[in-house]
Amino acid sequence: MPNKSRKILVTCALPYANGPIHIGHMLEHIQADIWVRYQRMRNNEVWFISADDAHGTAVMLKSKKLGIKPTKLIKKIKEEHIIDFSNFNISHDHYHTTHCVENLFLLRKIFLSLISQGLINEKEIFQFYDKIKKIFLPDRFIKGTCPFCFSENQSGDNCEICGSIYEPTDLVNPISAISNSVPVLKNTTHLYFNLPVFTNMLNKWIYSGVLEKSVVKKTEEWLKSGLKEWGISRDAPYFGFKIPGFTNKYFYVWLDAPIGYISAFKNLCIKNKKIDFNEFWNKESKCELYHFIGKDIIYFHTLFWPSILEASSFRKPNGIFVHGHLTINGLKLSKSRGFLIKASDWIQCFDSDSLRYYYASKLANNINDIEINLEDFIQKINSDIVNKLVNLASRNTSFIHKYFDGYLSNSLSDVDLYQYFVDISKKIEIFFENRQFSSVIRECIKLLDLANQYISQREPWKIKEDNLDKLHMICTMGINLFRLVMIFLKPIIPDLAKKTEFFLISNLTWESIKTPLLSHKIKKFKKLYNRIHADKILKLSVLCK
Ligand code: NOT
Ligand code: ZN
Repeated sequence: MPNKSRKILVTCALPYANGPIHIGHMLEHIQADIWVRYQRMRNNEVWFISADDAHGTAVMLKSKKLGIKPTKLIKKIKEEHIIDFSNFNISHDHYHTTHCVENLFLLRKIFLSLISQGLINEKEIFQFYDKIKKIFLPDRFIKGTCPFCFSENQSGDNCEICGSIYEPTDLVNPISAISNSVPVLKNTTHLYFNLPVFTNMLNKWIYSGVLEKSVVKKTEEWLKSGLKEWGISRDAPYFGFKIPGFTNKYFYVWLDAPIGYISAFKNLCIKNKKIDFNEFWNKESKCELYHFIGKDIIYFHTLFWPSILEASSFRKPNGIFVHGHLTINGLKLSKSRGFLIKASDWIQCFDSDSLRYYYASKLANNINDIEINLEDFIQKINSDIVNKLVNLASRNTSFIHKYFDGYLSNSLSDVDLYQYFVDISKKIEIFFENRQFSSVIRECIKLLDLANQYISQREPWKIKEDNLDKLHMICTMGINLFRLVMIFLKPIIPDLAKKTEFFLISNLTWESIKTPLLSHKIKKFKKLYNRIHADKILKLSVLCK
C-alpha cells in the first residue's frame, strides 16, 4: 500500500443547522476523525471538512418558531456546532456552511450545466399542501402508514421499518407533521433531474470497490426497481437558494447539501493557498475522496451524488463509508428530543476520550447499529484505560524516579517481546486503514494484558537493591510497552496521547515504533486519567430531561 504522498479529502455528512449536535452526529465525526488522525500520523496529506447544512424547511420552521431570521439562526447554530466538535477533539481542517457564496456559485454552475445537457425537465405535479400553514409539505413533514408493510407513523419518502422508498401520495392516511391536519393535493410545477440516464454508469460504479457489500446490496435494490427522475426544486416559502429564471422556486436542500462538500473545500482553498482545488476535484483527480455517512442517507450518496458529479464533470468519491445508527440503553430519554443525548450534555458528565474510545471499541467497517450501554461504558473505560493502560505506566514510573533519577535504562529486559509489539503494528495499520477500530482496540487490550502480565510475573517491587540493573530494565520495558500501545491508540484518544507525550517527553509517532526510548528522561508520574463514576449516569439523565 502506498503510504507516502497520498492526498486524501475526507468529509462527514453536514449536520442540519436547526438543532444541536447530539452524540449520534458525534459517532460519525469521531469515526472519521480517528481515521483522519491515523492517516495524518502516516504522513499522508489529509483534508478533513464538514459544514452545516443550512437550508430547507426544517431550518425555516425552526427560525419561524424562534421569531428570528433564518440567517441569524444558522449563524448561532454553526457557532454552537463548532464548539461541540472541538470539545470532542474533532480535527476538521474546515467547518463551513452551505449558505455561502461558494455554494451558490457552484450550485448555479452545476445547474446551468445540467440544463445545457438537457438533464432538467419541468413537470406539473400534484403535491401535498398544508392549508393551515399555507405551505407545500416536504416528504419528511408528511406522516402516514407505510403502503408496503402498514407500519404507522412513517415519513413521506421512506419507511424506517421495512426500508421501502415511495412517494408521499402512496402513504395511507397522510397527515401534515406541521399542523397535524389532513393535507390536500395542490398542483405546482417542479424541476426534475433526469436520474435514469445514469443507470448504466451507476450499475458499473457501485461494483468498482467504492462501497461495502451491504451498501452495494441496498443500492442494487433501488437500481433494480428502476430509477425515477429526481425533484430538485421547492416552492416558496422556503429557506435556500433561488432558482434563476423561476419565480418563487428554490433549489431543494438535498441538491445544494452535497455540493456543500465541494464548496467547503473551495472555501478552505481560499484560506490556504497551498491547496490546489482542481487537483482534488478534477474529473481525472488522483487524490482520494471519502464520505463518511449514516445508513439513512445512503441513496443520496450512491445514486444522486455520483450522477450529479458525473453530469457536471467532477470526480466521484473513492469510497462511501457508511455506519449504522446509534441506540442508547440504560437512560430514560424524552421522545420529543428524539431519544438522543446532546453532545454538550454528555461533555458535562464525561471526558471526550472516553466516548471516542467506547465508540472505537464498537466500530467496524459495516452498517451494524452501535449500542451505547452506560453501565458497560463505565465498566469498559475504567477497566481498559485506567486498570490496564494507565496502570502500566504508573506501576513502572515510580521505580524509575525512586532509583534512577527519572532516566530509562540503556537496554530493554526483553527485546523479543518488544519486537512482538512492533510486529503487531502491521496488523493494526491494516485495521486502521479499513476502519476496523474495534479490532484495533482488541489488539491493544491483548498487548496490554501481555505487558501487565510480564511486569506482574517479574514483581519489580520485590527486587532487592543489589539487583537494580534488572529492576531498571524491567521498568524501562514496561514504560516502552505502554508507549507503543499509546502510539497505536493516539488517533482514538488524543487527550491522553497529549498527556503521555508530555509525561514521556517524547512524541508518539508511527516512525518511532521500532526505536525504544532508552537512556531517556521521563517526567514524574502525574495522574494521566481519572476513573469515571456511575453517579455521572444520573447527572446525564437529569440533563437530558
Ligand atoms: N443534513 C443531512 C442530514 O441528513 C446530511 C447532508 C449531507 C450532505 O443530516 N450531503 N449529501 N449528499
Ligand atoms: Zn414499511
